[in-house]
Amino acid sequence: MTIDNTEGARAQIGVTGLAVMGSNIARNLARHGHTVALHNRSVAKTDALLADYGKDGDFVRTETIEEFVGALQKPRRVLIMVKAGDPTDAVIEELAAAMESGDIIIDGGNALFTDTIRREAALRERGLHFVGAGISGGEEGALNGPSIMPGGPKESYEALGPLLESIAAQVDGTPCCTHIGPDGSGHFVKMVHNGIEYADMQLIGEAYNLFRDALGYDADKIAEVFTEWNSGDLESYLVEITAQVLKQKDAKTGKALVDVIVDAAEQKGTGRWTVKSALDLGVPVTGIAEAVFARALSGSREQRKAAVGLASGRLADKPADAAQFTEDIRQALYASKVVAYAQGFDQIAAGSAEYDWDLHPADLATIWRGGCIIRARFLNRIKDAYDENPKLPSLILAPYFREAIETAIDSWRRVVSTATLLGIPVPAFASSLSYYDALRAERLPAALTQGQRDFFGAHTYERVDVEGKFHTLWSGDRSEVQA
Ligand code: NBP
Repeated sequence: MTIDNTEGARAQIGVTGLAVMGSNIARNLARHGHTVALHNRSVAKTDALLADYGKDGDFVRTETIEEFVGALQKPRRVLIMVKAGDPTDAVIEELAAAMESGDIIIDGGNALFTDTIRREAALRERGLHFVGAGISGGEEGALNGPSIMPGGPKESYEALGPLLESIAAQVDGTPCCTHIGPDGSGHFVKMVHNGIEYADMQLIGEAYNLFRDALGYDADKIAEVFTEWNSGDLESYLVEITAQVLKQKDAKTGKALVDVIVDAAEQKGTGRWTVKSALDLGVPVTGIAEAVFARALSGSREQRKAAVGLASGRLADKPADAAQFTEDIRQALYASKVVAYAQGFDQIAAGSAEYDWDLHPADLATIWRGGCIIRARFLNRIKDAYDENPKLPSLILAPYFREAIETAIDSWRRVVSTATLLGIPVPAFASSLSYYDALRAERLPAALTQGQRDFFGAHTYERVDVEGKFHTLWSGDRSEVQA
């Protein structure tokens, strides 16, 4: 129902930016009994939403920002769902000029967390609350229940939390929404979520590729495997949709759709942001980085075309025992996935320490169980692990995952070595295994690196037996001095 805007400040929340995400969230809010003021730069989108879905609930149609702000109950709550970057700054500026102290502006777009830190600080100066909220789940989640990761001031969550929790996905009666932490923490956590999503998708892609190129399976047969996997430990949204994509037939050719899609993956940037941030924080997110680079490599079409026909050096035939190899791939996928999540949670811990956010990993695992793209049965295990020990040095060390990797380790090695012998690329499987081997190694070649650094740059080194920093006089008599 469209409520006449002359009736005064009636709406509990306003949504500006009514493209696919904004209009679905507005509908979700209205379906949950909230009166929603609608605004979009071009009025046509507002009218289209009202014409098509006005019956979803109570909406207030507005055209100007002043009208929009005037339609809201105090403290005013406005959700911005516009394109990230400059458009978000432009909309914030317009809104801030029309709003009053104590009002809340929520940015639900995919903002870079450092922009959110900057915006929150600037709006705080003006007496306004700014909440950077990561929203995951795509169009479908926005309409039927996303996972919501709101940052910003704790007190703003009191006015906002119940409203957001009412529209979030629910798992076992718990909403997939909680206050994440101050300023940019919500968008930071959403960024790492997307990074993990990249890794998860790449790992699934590598599993698919092994079935196709090592075992010679067609898309239908691979879809069957993924369908079966989705009833076990690997049960997840991404595994489920993988089976659906693989089953889909192309209407034009009758072939599997996946076989007529160009094999060049695109990216919008959140994976790249995750890796850049991880580099700044010094956290090895090798699985996520491999996934971002794998997309970049797939998109280097000219280079790839020129490289077709290069020596393969294939040293093996296809695996003789298809059932065993299938189980090996399942185990390798699970173990590599544990590594990808472990690395993502390491990055979250490092971000929390760097920005003084006091983030709670178990809460994140809880709100990622539903609504979002990486939702998975597996997240219950992560929640349990962090509930038991919030200061886990690595997810890999939690008893459940330690055992899972122990079970998977032989399969994992067989998959990586078989793929290598067959010349099939498995960057994420291989780098996850190497990460695991490096983490558990008693001694790493970093000792040699330190020796080299001392040789060419007098950068000094520590000794295993005596405290302090040392330097060898490499261009002198090669005796050691304390630095
Ligand atoms: P888009 O990212 O495509 O943005 C389109 C919206 O931005 C339209 O409402 C457009 O108004 C508005 N807009 C632009 Br563009 N420039 C503007 C400006 N200078 N001033 C005011 N409004 C402006 O929409 P979306 O795909 O619905 O995504 C919305 C946000 O949610 C983005 O930040 C996105 O990254 C994030 N997100 C998207 C997904 C997803 O699955 N699509 C998932 C999670 C988060 P107009 O109609 O007048 O052009």
